[in-house]
Amino acid sequence: MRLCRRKLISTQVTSFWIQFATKYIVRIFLFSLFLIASIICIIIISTDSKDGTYTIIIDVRENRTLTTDTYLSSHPWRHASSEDEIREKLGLTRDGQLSTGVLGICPEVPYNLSGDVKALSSIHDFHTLEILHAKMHGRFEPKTCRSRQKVAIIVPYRNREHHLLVLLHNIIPFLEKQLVDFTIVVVNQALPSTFNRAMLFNIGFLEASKIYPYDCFIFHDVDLLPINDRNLYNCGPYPRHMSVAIDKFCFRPIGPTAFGGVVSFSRESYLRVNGASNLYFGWGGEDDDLYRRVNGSNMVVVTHPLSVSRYSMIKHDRDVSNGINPQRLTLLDNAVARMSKDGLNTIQYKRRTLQVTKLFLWVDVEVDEQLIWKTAPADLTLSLP
Ligand code: UDH
Ligand code: MN
Repeated sequence: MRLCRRKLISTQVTSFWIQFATKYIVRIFLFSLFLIASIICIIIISTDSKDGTYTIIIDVRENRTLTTDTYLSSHPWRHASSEDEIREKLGLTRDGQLSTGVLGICPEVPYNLSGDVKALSSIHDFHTLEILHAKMHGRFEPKTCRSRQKVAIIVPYRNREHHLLVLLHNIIPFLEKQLVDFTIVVVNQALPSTFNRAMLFNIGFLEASKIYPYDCFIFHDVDLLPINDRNLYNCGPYPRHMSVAIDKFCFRPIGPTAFGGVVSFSRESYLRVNGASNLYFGWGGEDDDLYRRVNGSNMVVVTHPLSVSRYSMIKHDRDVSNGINPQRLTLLDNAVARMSKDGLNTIQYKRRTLQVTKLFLWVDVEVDEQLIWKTAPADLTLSLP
């Protein structure tokens, strides 16, 4: 009896497990599949394994002493402050290049490009950068051929020295490889006015144009590093949004009308939109305004494929003097109507310094926010600050 009962119990236990297994096996299998798929997704998003490239969001916050002022005040070229002297340092004349020679024109797409490249996160001081990038003489031009365009890279700037050092270290060899004839123009907005990114675009455009009538202007955030060398730093007939795929946003476009980060304009197209608006003080809206100006001038914004328009953004917090602009939406409402009376033709600023170093042209400006508002178009339906 006892034996029988034991056998019965053991048969019952076995059949319980068989029932359990058959009932839940499908669920367990599906759950495991889901778990594996999730893990794979997380790995793909965080490493972006495309072409084996491993990109990271670079963080360069560290306690270094700032050296921009020392670099600028001790630079051997500091006495070259007139436009003529600067032009000479850059190896330019008003309408061409000092060095003559009979070089053939560079290929439209250089032959040696490789696609994805790694962003370099190392920080070198300005003097080391001059040594590492010894071909820079305020400007760079390829030695083997004549570039099709002269390009000004305009960087709106305030107090981001570490970002500037990293950008320079990345972008100089990147553009050398692309055979770009380029000058980097850092436009520094002096304190205490609220930061005005778009106005610095206009100032960069105007000040660079006093030196030379550059063909192409690339407005470039200081914290964005290009990571695909097929993203050509040149200008076509239409303005181009160059930074569509940023690692911070998992390389996905942030919207169909996004126009921030890095954008390119030919001289003609920037003049056609009367530059950017001067009225956006603080963070946000100025890029959308510029997008509307482009559409309002019978042009379109073009983009290259996502696989090419790739950038890594240096990690940062919001800047104290660049809080969210509470007027951005009101301003956006009449962006196109305002275009002809707010921009390159109405800008007011005080240039404090214009200086060239081996690495960049430095334009230091003072912006009087009250004055800008006093002279803003009278029909603006804004409550002035
Ligand atoms: N910029 C400066 N100094 C400033 C403010 C802005 O140089 O004080 C320039 C710089 O070129 C920068 C660009 O303006 O890349 C755009 O400003 P941003 O980098 O602050 O704008 P972004 O949209 O940042 O990248 C939004 C705030 C992010 C907060 C993140 C909190 N985790
Ligand atoms: Mn940024």
